[in-house]
Amino acid sequence: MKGSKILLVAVIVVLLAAMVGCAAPAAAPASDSTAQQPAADTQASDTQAQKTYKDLVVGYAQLGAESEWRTANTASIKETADELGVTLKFSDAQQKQENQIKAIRSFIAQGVDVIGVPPVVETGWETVFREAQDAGIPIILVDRRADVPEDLYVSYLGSDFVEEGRKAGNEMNKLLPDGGKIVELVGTVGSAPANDRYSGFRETVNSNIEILDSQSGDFTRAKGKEVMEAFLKKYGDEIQGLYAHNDDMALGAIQAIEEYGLKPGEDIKIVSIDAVRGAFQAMIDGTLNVTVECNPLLGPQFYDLALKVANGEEVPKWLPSAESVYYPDNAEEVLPTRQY
Ligand code: GYE
Repeated sequence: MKGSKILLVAVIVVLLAAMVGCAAPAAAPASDSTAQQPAADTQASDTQAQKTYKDLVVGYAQLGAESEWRTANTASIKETADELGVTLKFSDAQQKQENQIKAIRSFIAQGVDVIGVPPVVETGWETVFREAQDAGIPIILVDRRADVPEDLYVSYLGSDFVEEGRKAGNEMNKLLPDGGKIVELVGTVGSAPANDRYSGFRETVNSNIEILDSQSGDFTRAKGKEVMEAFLKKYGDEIQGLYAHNDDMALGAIQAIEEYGLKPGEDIKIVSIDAVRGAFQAMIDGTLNVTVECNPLLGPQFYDLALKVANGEEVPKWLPSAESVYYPDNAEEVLPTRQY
């Protein structure tokens, strides 16, 4: 009895050894030197397990094309994929969460390696992110955060929107040193940048600056103009300042202010966020006072993260982008250097 057990174990050990022996050399280079074989085998199977950019398939559920910022962001995601040889599946949700969810489900069905998503609003992502997790597909939040448990995404790559709001508040204080009345153009309702730029601004803006009204312009130029027209109709030249959550809305508002017969940048001081080329032009024209930078060129960092994630490497939970503030005095010099 004892003897046959020992024999059985011995047979299993031999079989296992044979199986390991068969699997390993598949990719190993032929070599006469048996002494070097194990090292070469390990190296070969390591490289086999590691994906490169050329093997990487990424789904990107873009949220829309609402602003100059977004156009630059899309270009960065697409152009970087081309440069690196990454296979990119890209979709545009036209600012609708249901379309982003559909896109994520389709990427899951296609079995991509990693999914990137800038959530149009913060809430409502748990179910679909869980579906991705169940399918073993990691989610990277790009540009905007989602309000979900931390285990449902591997990393968030994007800006500190609260800090951008704080910077905007400080700039408004400098522009209205004796206080004054201002209006606010808020971004897309329920989006992380709108929520955070709203609260960050209130952390730093002086108490002698009264916010007369605060309405959403959905981050678009057309809506920014429309809402500013309504503000002007209601408050007229009581308005001394405008805080816009992005440059596009500020540019729309500038048009509305000019049509109303006031001077944007002088009668109404304007602070906005993004630092797109259009904002630099407006600063050169004297119609915009300050723009706080928000960097859309996230392509290179995104694919670097995606590859690491696909290879099972540890990545930071938040990768913040470095950003600054720009003024009219050197806008002419800086404009040609801007990539977006
Ligand atoms: O500021 C705005 C865009 O999510 C940071 O979205 C982004 C914002 C950006 O529409 O212009």
